[in-house]
Amino acid sequence: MDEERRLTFPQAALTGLLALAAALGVGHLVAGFVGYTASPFVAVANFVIDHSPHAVVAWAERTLETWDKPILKLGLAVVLVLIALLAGQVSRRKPLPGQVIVGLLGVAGVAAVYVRTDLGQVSLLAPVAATVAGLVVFTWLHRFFLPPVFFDPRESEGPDRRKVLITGASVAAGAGVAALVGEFVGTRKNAEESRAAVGRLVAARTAPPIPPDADFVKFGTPPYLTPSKDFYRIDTALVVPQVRTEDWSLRIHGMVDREVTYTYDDIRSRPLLERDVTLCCVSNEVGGPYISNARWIGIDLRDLLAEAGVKPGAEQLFATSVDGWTCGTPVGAALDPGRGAMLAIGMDGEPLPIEHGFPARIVIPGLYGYVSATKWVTDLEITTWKDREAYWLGRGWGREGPVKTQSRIDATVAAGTAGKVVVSGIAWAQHTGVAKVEIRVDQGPWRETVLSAETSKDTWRMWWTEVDVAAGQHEVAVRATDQSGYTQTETRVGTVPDGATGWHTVSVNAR
Ligand SMILES: Nc1nc2c(c(=O)[nH]1)N[C@H]1C(S)=C(S)[C@@H](COP(=O)(O)O)O[C@H]1N2
Ligand SMILES: [Mo]
Repeated sequence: MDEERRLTFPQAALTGLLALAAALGVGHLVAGFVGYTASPFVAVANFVIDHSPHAVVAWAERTLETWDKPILKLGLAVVLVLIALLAGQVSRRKPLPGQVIVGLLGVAGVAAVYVRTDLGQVSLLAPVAATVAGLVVFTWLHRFFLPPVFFDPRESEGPDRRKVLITGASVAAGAGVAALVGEFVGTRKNAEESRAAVGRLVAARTAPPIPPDADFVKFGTPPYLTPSKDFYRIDTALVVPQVRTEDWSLRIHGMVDREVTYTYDDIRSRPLLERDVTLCCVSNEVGGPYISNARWIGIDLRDLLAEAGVKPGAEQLFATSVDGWTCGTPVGAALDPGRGAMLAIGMDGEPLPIEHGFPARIVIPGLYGYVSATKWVTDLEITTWKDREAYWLGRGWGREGPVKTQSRIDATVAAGTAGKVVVSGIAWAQHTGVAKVEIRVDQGPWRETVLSAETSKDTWRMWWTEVDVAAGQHEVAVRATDQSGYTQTETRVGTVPDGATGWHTVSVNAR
């Protein structure tokens, strides 16, 4: 064998890159038919998110905002390109080392699809097809650049430039077309049409009208009801699950007298009720943005649980989303008539926005979202704590997640007169109720602020006050006291494992 025969650097690079393109293109194509999230690229990206700490997911959502997922995809693409280049370079003499790398990538894709609970066995076809395509293209290109000598001695120098260009462009174009077809077929089953077909939702039991002093927007607080486009969003979904009402169902099983399954129409045709509930995230730092308030429309979750009949000894309501995310709630909180746990299908008169859980989600007042608010919910299992472990539990977060009483400063506005500063913000203690909010300037005495009207114990309250201070820089701190008599502790703790504490403090400049 001629020791000098080896691929040039660009030939090796092209072999690796085109094999990668073919694998991803074919994988995406097949995924279009067997389940969009089975696309090896999407599945591996999802796997990365699923194995990132909650704080990282929340941090990424906060700092990168809606760019977090595109940036993750870009990062993954860069890593894959580097691996493809490596596969080419280690195979400059013989194809085997590169074939092994392509095969290992394929195994990673198969594994990432295999662990998804929302995909059936057939979805494994996507990563398997991708692996086969990658191996075939890699092997074939290697041979193309380095034909075995006994084939045709005149060609043992390798193919000419024109042939290389045509071959490379054809493989790249084929991969691109395959990916596009997969994208088109896979995302065509869009939920937006289904959502539009639902129309406005009207409650039989409406929430009380909002009193005029439910917020102090004029002093800089958020509006009492958060417009759904501004409602904070936290989830692990790389691709927002697209579930059409006709494909949705909710199964209740486990420690029940009889297993029950509901369709969307079963839920929608019941008398609907409305409830104002403020939702917040355990990953909210002191002063953070992950809190919003909506008028939810749906039904009492306990009615459905009563129809199934919860058996004695049940501890946990274990909810699963269509994308496989899971959540555990104490069964008592879901059954408590005074708690008002809901299966919600709408927000502010409209069907749920798709990113907030269309067609249906859980909302339970007084508990952080990660232990209560399953979006795209499709399965409720009544079980014990020992038998099922929810998504964030295995990642260091607390089992029970009661919302901690908190307050936030939203605005400090120097008023017309020298020294006068208007300070305003929000406070929350869902299911307990806010009793008072006080602020303190520098180390001065605490003074009570004006509170907005209370619409329910499950919603946030707004507050405002005016302080008179000397010109210059001051520190303003806020603390809330809830209706159980508890006043927020000054002790600062971080969000892990069960929510941050401490007083929100900001600097003010008075004229
Ligand atoms: N399916 C699913 N539901 C989910 C989550 C998720 O990652 N996946 N995140 C939960 C968390 S941590 C919070 S705080 C709330 C946020 O709900 P929102 O995005 O509608 O504000 O949803 C909860 N429901
Ligand atoms: Mo959360």
